[in-house]
Amino acid sequence: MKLNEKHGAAAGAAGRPERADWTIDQGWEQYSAEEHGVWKTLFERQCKLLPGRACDEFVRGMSELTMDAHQIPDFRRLSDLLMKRTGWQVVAVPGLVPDEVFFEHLANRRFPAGQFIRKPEQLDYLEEPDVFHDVFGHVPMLVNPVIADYIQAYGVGGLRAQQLGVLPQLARVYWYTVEFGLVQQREGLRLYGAGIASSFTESVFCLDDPSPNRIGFELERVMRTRYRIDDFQESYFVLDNLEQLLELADIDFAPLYERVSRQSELVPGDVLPGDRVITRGTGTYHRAKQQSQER
Ligand code: HBI
Ligand code: FE
Repeated sequence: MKLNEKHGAAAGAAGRPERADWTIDQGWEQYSAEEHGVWKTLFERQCKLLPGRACDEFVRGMSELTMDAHQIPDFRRLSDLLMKRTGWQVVAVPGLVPDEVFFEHLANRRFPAGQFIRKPEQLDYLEEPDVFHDVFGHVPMLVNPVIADYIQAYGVGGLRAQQLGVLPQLARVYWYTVEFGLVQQREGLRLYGAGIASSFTESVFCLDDPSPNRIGFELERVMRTRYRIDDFQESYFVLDNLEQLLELADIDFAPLYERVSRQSELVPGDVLPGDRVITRGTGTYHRAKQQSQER
């Protein structure tokens, strides 16, 4: 776990967290000038890129939070603001936490955000969610009541899916909505997923590149579709509007899991005859990548 040492260990020698819920103090006063500088670089880059790419709700959330370009936000202030809007808080964690810990937080309207920030040499890619991904990417959407309720429902659903042994299917819904979702708006296709909104390269790729498929969101279809964690997505799923997520929050997933488990899994690049295809991707990007790896 890439924990910034001066903030003290969250996990002891045996890898056990000090607190059962894995939270740590953000230790805001201890961020260095270099760390605030990484935030500033990332923040300014994304702010230039996102108008006209991020959905209206994301842009509105950003402006309501009045996040500072120059500094990593203080979670205490962020939580005060969010609490007034949608009853959410932001709590600090060292990085990825176990699934059930993650779900328990979400079910209680606490968003676990990575305390650390990536190094200057990792601006475009890192594996674990850091404060830029979690705060810049996720928190603006938590200002929106629909997303606020939907993410809480995912926490509740996650705990249940774990018991049913169908977590991979539910995780795909989260992945293709909260992390990598696109939405159709009046002016055109827009992004709302945090994994895209916090990525300089993918926020362009997902909308402008001819390579990926863009397919109308369909719940069962998405539950069957595996995803890539190490590269751009081969397919993005597009909502007609964000309110569609609320319908998802109300659905009884149990019969769905049952049906989905009897169908074959799909690989990320598959396009099916029944798909509502918005853009049929050329697949060029991932094909080229695969060929260079085979060489
Ligand atoms: N922990 N901090 C953190 N952030 C996540 O997004 C996260 C996690 N633990 C588990 C997890 N996500 C997922 O794999 C679940 O959504 C299935
Ligand atoms: Fe995330």
